[in-house]
Amino acid sequence: QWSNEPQSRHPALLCNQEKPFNAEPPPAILTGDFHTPNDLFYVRNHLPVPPRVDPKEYRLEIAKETGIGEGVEPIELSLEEIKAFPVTSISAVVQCGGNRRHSMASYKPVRGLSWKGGAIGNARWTGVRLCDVLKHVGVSGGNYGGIKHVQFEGLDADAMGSCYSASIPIETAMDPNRDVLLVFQMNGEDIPIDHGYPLRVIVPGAVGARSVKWVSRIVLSTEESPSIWQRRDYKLFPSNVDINNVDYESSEAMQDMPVQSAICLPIPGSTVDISSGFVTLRGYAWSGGGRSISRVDVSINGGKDWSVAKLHSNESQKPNRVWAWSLWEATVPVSACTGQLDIVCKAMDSSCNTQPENVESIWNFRGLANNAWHRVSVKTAN
Ligand code: MTE
Ligand code: MO
Repeated sequence: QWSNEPQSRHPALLCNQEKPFNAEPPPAILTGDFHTPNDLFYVRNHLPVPPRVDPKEYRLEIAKETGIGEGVEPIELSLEEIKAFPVTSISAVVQCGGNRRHSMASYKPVRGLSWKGGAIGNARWTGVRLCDVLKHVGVSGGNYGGIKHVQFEGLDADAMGSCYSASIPIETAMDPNRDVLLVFQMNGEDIPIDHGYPLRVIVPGAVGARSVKWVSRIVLSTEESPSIWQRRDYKLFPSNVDINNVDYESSEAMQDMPVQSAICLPIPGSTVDISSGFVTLRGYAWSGGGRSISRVDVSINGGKDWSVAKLHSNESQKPNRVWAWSLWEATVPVSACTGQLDIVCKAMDSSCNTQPENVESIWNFRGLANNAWHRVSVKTAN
């Protein structure tokens, strides 16, 4: 069952769980590159890595529920046939719904892997548009022939044979401006095994769970994916709801993610040299749904005073299709007598959405979508 795991993984990855493999890079690494290196990109596997497929044998099956999608022909596509559609590249973030779960637990315990701030990465993804492929099989018309959801199934399966699966609304799939891709390259290389070789879905702006890796089957349906990852996990509830009283149907499956930012440097608990009279802070900011980051504010005294960080946009992004993150940097004056810095960051996106001050107001028992102000405390040395 575990015989298909990659032979080696980057030693700098901080392992959250060995089987299935879940690991994140130390946050400091994330600020180094606009495009997160493949071998340092966080890995979130719910199941064993599936047997490696021969790219020549690989087939993507597109199926539909009976009675819908008139004119749609179920089809099997080889990798070569997929690559014959117009190829495009976009820079996009993939962020796990559980990123920063660790600090949500500071209020009340949560269920799930204790991700710090590294369950996010930004890569250059190369592939073909899902909307082109779906149009090719005959999906069209105002109501898409009654198709409501596009389900993606991965090759990874549990001991009972049920595979990882998730879905997105047909409108998202068919909207060319949403840039949903079937991806075969990550940062200019064949997509690594851990990230979905030979083909994965990328749903920019959405929670990572929808970007199904090792995709082998697409089902056009009136229903969302029946998987637990669509119907149970990756849903948000108020703080009085827990595993014992949850009504999963009362909340929608997460799709687009909220505005997020985090401090990557300095490292929590470290001692920073302030002999220059300044301290330099670095981190990332990103928002879901294609919204851009309009501002990142930072504080070194716990939120009493704020300065505006400088955003690095290494690449121009199209309006309302801002899928990549903004790395930011701020050099803040600091007085010599300060013994400790309580660093805080918060971002605002192009819809004026802001991050909540505390986890209390957004706490949910699965610890999802934690985008509270990020705080890091350090000591100072002159
Ligand atoms: N796809 C498959 N087939 N199996 C999985 O376990 N995990 C999902 C998503 N796609 C998953 C998957 C989740 S929850 C996330 S956050 C992203 O993949 C992680 O992508 P990465 O491992 O490439 O960073
Ligand atoms: Mo995730």
